[in-house]
Formats: sequence, C-alpha cells, structure tokens
Amino acid sequence: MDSRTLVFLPTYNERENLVDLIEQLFALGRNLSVLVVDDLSPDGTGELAEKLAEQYRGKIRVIHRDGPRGRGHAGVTGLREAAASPCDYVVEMDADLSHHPSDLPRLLDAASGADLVIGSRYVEGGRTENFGWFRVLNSRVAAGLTWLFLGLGYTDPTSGYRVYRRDLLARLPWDKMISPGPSIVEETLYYIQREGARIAEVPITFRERQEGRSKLNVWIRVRWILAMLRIRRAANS
Ligand SMILES: Nc1nc2c(ncn2[C@@H]2O[C@H](COP(=O)(O)OP(=O)(O)O)[C@@H](O)[C@H]2O)c(=O)[nH]1
Ligand SMILES: [Mg+2]
Repeated sequence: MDSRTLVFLPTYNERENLVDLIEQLFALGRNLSVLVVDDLSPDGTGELAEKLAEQYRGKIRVIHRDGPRGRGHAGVTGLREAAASPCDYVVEMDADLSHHPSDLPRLLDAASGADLVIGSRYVEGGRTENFGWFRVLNSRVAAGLTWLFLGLGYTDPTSGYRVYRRDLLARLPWDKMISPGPSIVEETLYYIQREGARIAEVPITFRERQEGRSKLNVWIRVRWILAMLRIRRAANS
C-alpha cells in the first residue's frame, strides 16, 4: 500500500505560489494530505488555503497561528501537529516552489531506509537554479557554522526540504526548542542526530522563488547565528 504522507507547508505571504504548489503535489498521485501553517499572512494566504481546503475536501488542513510569527514557531506547531496525525511520513517543504514536488517521489523512496531524508542541494547530483553567488555563499557558511556549533556534518543541514518518519517526530523534545526563526531547521536536525536516527541525503534541484519575497534579512541572519550559540546549551539544560 502507498504509505500515508502528510506534507507540512509553513506559509507567510505565499498567495502567488500556493495554488500551483498544491496542484502539483496532488498531481503526483500519491497518498498525500497537506497541513498549511500560516501566520496570518497579510496577503490573504490563509484565506486562500481555506478555499483550497474546501476544494480538496478532507485533504488539506489549515492552522492559523496567532501571536509572534516566525518560521521556527510555525515549524514547531506544524511538525508537532504532524507527529500526532495519522500518517507514516511527514514532508516539510517551503511553499515558494523552491522545493519542487517532482523531487518528492525520490525523497519518499529513500525514506523507506531512513528516519530522516534531507533534500540536499550540495550532495552529488544536487543543483541550485537562479540562486546567486551570495545566497550560495550564505548557505555554505551556514552549513559550516552548524558543523562548528552543533556538530552537524551534512552537506545541506539548512535545507528545509525533508521527509521525516512520523514516529521520529513524536520522540523529539519540542518544549526544549528555542528557535523562533529559520534556525528551527538546524535545531530539529541537532535533536534528530542526538536520537541516533538514520539520516540520508538525496539530491534535489533548488530553484530560488519567482514570486513573492524571501523573509531572510540581516536581522534574521543575526538571530540565526545567536541561536546556533544557544541550541546546544538549551538541549543540555
Ligand atoms: N508560517 C510562517 N511561515 C514562514 C515564516 N517565514 C517564512 N515562512 C515560510 O517558510 C518558507 C521559507 O521562507 P523563505 O522566506 O522563502 O526563506 P528562504 O527560502 O530562506 O529565502 C516559505 O514557505 C515561507 O512562506 C513565518 O514567519 N511564518
Ligand atoms: Mg525561499
């Protein structure tokens, strides 16, 4: 039987990307359902997600987060909810079409032999498109820092395109996590490595978004580095 897979999408101002992404996901013909976690996007992404949920009845759930927004807050809400949902695998991917649904079948195939599959831009066969040298440098430096601070020796630890076994997510100590922003991606990987989980890296083609804007700015980058310094300490407290 096709394993049950829940695709978790964190969204903030992704109105121009969400319909395409959802259509492409369901066109894969796998046993998929979708969980959208939106932080009250001013562009109406949350309302659009509700419309899609009506259209694809029973296949899409939407959580509207209130309170402080952030990729990390949304990540904890979404993955926690996913861990308690009836499914075998949980996919996490960006909602800006940078992570392409056409790579998903290969990631899911690899998940039968691993607890976590990371979609990697930098493993042999991986690619980036339309991703300028500064963004590549950024993600390479970030990977170096996660190795230095957290001991994560993977080619692409900052990739948010992943497949988790649901039972792995159910074992993670969500209450200890301290990342309000994108460092949640490295923080979850840190705890997963500590669990002794089997981690595989599979090549993906990452395409920088065509629509909407990245939420990565200088302040978010500074907070990301500060989080790297605190994650290990919080884990051991
Ligand atoms: N719910 C929620 N999602 C967010 C937030 N910030 C970013 N995202 C989503 O996280 C994903 C990655 O964000 P993006 O801005 O593209 O970051 P980049 O790919 O690193 O430039 C996208 O699906 C965003 O919509 C947030 O504060 N709340
Ligand atoms: Mg993006």
